[in-house]
Amino acid sequence: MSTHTSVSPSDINALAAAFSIHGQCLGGEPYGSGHINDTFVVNFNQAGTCVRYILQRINTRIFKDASALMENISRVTKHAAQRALAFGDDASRRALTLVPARDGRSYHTDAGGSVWRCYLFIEKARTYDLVETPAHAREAARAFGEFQRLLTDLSGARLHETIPDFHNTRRRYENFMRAAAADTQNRAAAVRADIDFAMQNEGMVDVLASLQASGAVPERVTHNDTKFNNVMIDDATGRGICVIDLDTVMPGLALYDFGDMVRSATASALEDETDLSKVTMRMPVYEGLATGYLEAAGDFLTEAERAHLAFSGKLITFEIGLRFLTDYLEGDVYFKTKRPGHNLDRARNQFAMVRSIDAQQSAMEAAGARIFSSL
Ligand code: ADP
Ligand code: GN1
Ligand code: MG
Repeated sequence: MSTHTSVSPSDINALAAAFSIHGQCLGGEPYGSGHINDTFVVNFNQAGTCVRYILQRINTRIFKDASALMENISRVTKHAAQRALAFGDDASRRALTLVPARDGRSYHTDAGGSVWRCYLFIEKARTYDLVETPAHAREAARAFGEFQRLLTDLSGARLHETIPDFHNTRRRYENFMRAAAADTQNRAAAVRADIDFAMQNEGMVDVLASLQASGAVPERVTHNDTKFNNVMIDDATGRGICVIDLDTVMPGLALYDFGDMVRSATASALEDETDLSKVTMRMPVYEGLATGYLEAAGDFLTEAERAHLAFSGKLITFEIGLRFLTDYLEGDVYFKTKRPGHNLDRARNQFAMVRSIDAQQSAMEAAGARIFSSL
């Protein structure tokens, strides 16, 4: 199983000392429920007040060029902060703020070669693994939509592709087929029904790529990992205040972002719920999501993008399901897992969501069109 790699208290203190932070380090502990990076909250005594920071070890097995990734993040966070300031907002709560390393770089490489970065901790706000109300979804979608808008005028060179072919669903499908054929862990026979489901749905995988090739759907700069727990919701106002987890901000399609919002936000149960009777796409939450997203992004989306909002939810849910199943077949090497079969549970859960979205797709399309015309 791949889990949170342990880091000793003295390691935390030494790592924190590599960043330009005032005061006395009071130690730290693992934080959050992300599947990729190792995240810690670290406390500092600063002139008598406890101040928290986020310290993160970048998963360089997955993000092979940490320096390029951090260059993207530096550019995007600066741009977001400038925009927030221009609107008179508290930029340090509306955008992630990198704390530089003492050598002036945006990250620190430790003696073992691990790459670390540090952010100001955004206080009085939190992330949720499960959407509790349609208002939650509306706020998150608005925040991600505003984030896409913000990136429409990011100046300078094209951002680095931190993971090539990240949302190339055809490529994801081919990887899955290769893993099923190789069956290195002898797991394929027991998951035949799941493999069959994936193969029956192959027809979906080229739809967005074909729209892009035809010019109906443009490349944009997108977030690409718009899971609900990647947006911070303000405790007092309930507003989606800050988009986080910027490792995959790079060229992409707006529909990848909306699709992943549908996958993660409309689900009635957690991504690894094993009682599949509890896993459905919640229509009122979808309506909240489409409302928030179209309020923020409706005026720059093309007609083809708007027409494929519901479909993108089905596609991205299918794609992530394929990735979980692939990881299970390959021996759980990519996503962090907490129990044997965890990736298989996730894959089955995502496929249950695909079925639920499929059954409601026409109603979702009608709701999206109605919401757009009412704005
Ligand atoms: P992963 O790529 O592993 O998902 P994230 O960057 O999403 O890592 O961070 C994991 C969790 O840590 C988030 O879901 C959020 O709860 C918390 N977190 C990350 N950055 C901050 C921050 N700047 N302030 C407060 N909490 C944060
Ligand atoms: C990972 O980093 P996190 O936990 O927000 C993954 C996403 C998946 C998601 C599934 C870089 O997101 O692509 O959709 O898990 N991120 C990466 O929960 O692979
Ligand atoms: Mg995350």
